[in-house]
Amino acid sequence: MMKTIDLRSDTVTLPTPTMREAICRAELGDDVFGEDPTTNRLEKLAAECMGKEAAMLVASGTMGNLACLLTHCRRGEEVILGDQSHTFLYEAGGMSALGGIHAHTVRNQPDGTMRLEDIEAAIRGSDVHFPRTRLICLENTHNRCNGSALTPEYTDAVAALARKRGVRVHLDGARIFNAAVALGVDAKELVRNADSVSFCLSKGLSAPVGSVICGSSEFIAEARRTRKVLGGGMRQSGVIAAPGITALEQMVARLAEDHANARRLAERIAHIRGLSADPERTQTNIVYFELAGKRVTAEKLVTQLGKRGIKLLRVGPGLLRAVTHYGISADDIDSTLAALREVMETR
Ligand code: TLP
Repeated sequence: MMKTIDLRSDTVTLPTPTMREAICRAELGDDVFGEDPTTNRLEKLAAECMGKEAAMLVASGTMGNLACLLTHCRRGEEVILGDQSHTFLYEAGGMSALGGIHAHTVRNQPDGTMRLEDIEAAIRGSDVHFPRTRLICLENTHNRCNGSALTPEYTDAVAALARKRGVRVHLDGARIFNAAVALGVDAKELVRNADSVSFCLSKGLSAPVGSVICGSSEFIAEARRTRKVLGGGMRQSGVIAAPGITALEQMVARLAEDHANARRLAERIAHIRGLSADPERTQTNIVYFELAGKRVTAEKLVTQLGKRGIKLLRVGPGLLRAVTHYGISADDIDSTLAALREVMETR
């Protein structure tokens, strides 16, 4: 049987054998009563990992960001966020659909940052004509910006500006551990001045379901109410929390392997005629690459690779994405490169 090499996303990872065992053994209770011991243990561990007072398990990254935004902002208030951010592009406009929150976008630089002067210019003054700016959102790693990692110093600088202007900071850290591993810092350092952070268990860390939001005890207490409103209060959620604990305890250090595979893929794609990639900007596990000429379309490339058991994501005209993760080996990268060469060289 042909092996499938699925590079569409790190969300396709399957739970490890240890995770499956943890699910079977998990001690359970009703989490809406605060009585699921495994969920409580995950939340304590997650808060410690992020250096925050408290944490709460949610169903997904989208729910984590939405619960945080709805907790920070009232209707008619404004959030400043990158024009390439996941929350702006890919979360179905939840903040406006459910919270009446006004999105104010600022241009993302290729490294995933927004210029401090652009953020400052976007923060509203006090005037009855304007919505009130309540929150700035950052994303680390930045999905659409090549999976780039924001440094602790950058996040601190945004937070200092926010504090000066009475605005809060939320960080979408869906892949925060990829950033920590790439920069060689503790994840805590990356979020030390953010008021809230959400991170995913179900992406590079391979857990089957779940994300966690972290912040002050007061913020998380309020966010529990928001999660209930969203229908996200779960009962024996220990079945989700148990593999989440395994993810945090066992799956962080190995992310370096995914980064090495991504780098290798980008470096070699850059040498295939008709394709262009930027290995210098491939810091973590996400590789974007472009079709240089018109001879092969992105659709055709995806179809042809699909026939060889390799799955990629087309994210725009002539733009493709490959994400490395648990289950993708260096050999899989070589097979992918061989298939790419074959398709690009066949007329
Ligand atoms: N990203 C997914 C897709 O939605 C594009 C992916 O395959 O990359 N923040 C960031 C930065 C994300 O990349 C994602 C998922 C989310 C939030 C949302 O997480 P989920 O899918 O758990 O709701």
